[in-house]
Amino acid sequence: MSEINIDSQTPNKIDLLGIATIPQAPPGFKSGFIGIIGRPNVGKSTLMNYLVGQKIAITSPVAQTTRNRLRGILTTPEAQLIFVDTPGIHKPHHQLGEVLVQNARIAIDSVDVVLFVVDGGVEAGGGDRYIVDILSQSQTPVILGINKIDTQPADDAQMLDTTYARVAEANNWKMVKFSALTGDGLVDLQQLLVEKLELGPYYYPPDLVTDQPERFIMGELIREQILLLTREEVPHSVAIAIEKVVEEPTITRVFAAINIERDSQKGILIGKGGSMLKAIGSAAREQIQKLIAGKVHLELFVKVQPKWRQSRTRLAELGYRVEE
Ligand SMILES: Nc1nc2c(ncn2[C@@H]2O[C@H](COP(=O)(O)OP(=O)(O)OP(=O)(O)O)[C@@H](O)[C@H]2O)c(=O)[nH]1
Ligand SMILES: [Mg+2]
Repeated sequence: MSEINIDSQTPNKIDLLGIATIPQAPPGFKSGFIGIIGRPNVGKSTLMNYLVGQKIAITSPVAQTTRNRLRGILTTPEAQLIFVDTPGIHKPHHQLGEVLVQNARIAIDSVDVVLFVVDGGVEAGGGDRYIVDILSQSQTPVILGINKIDTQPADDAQMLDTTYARVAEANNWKMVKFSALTGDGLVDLQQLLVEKLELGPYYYPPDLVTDQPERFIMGELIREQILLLTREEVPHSVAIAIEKVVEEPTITRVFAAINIERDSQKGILIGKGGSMLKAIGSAAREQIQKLIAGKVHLELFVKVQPKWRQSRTRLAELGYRVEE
């Protein structure tokens, strides 16, 4: 956090030490915002983590892992690319789904370039067409990115690509292939993105990789372990609130509430003799230790908050951006 301290003894003196200074960009420097858009589970967050070189967005094999827009920043000597990872777009079935799609539309309109990510391991389908429709209602330039090329069987690769090439041609979009898991093709992707950007300043200090506060990422790392360990049973009705972070000289104590919708989910989360909650806690603690590069004590509480997904107020309270 940057802040300006006015010294009360000498009211005109401003202490600049607390301000994170952003340097002047060199001549020819490019910058801009790139929205990563696509169906759930196509690898958007995995891609952003790879590109910025650090795990800032959680990923999982469960669809709808990402809930809030999250920025990842990649600064090179020639450009600053600000990636905006978004929740997967799908036809909404409940209030949270509608909020997610609405937020994705806002993300599309507020970026300089859209990177439309698809799963190259399967052919283009209805889910992709739903997004093509949304994208074609916007003025933002689009690049079609075929991810997961490591999963394409050699015999089918061309057939699969053709289904996407048709979409790209019909809309006059450039197409690029890569794997967010192996890193294959990502140099080309990065180059193509830089070409699309216009001359611009540093929007963020060059060493920053995300715009999110540490507390938010801590909550996400806990949610990731719930997604991975409880699988289909609880994940989508869970919201994490970091209630307190106490920094002591040798250890950081984190107190977090796991909010769920129904009493019946409590048992699954806590597990036999507390075994599930313990497993979630110790795996999340390891991840948080990596994030803050220090020792962590993590305490988890389970709270029942009925119907939070239906309530916009509750959504906002739990940290979801609810945009009109
Ligand atoms: N084999 C392979 N798996 C990938 C690749 N990219 C992502 N994955 C896997 O696909 C799953 C989904 O990845 P995420 O990054 O969470 O997908 P997402 O698009 O952000 O999903 P939502 O946030 O739910 O919309 C995870 O299990 C990833 O490990 C890839 O290039 N190859
Ligand atoms: Mg994601």
